[in-house]
Amino acid sequence: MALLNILEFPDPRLRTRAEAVTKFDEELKTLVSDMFDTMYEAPGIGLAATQVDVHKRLLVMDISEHKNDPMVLINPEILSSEGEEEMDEGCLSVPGYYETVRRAEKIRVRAQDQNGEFFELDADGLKAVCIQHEMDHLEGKLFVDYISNLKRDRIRKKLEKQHKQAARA
Ligand code: GNR
Ligand code: NI
Repeated sequence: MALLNILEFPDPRLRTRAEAVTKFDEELKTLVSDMFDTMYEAPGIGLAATQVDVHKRLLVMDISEHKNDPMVLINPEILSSEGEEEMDEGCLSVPGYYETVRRAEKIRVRAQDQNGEFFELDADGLKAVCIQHEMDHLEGKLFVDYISNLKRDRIRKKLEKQHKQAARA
């Protein structure tokens, strides 16, 4: 069990575009395992490597009620999407804030598993939202980028203040 530190907005490292995973080795499996530990402990329903300052294209998720449906997507790509849906989103990198975001309702995704095998999956509802949210992280994008500058600035200032207080404590 190993917990990784989660970067928080407005940390500039969250703006990094992640690079493709090319080595499907033990180091990758350890990272995936540590990301699950970190996500479940937080707790969250998804975590992108970007959030733990590893700039590789992988994400972990578990949207199940009983936290018994772990999913790993490596080098994910959206093959097709349809419809639109709005959902209230939160983010472990923007703790304490929730805003409505509009995204595709249904997506078809191609990704690799921990052994490098390709697979495809269809997602809708929360699963589709979560995959799109995590894939944004891999592009250096955050859900607060979809809200007004005014709201985003307010959130940034409050988090900056919290970070300063935490550093002094
Ligand atoms: O735990 C999380 N919950 C969540 C709720 C609605 C939409 C997206 C998410 S993802 C978030 C965890 C996280 O920050 N992943 O990057
Ligand atoms: Ni997030």
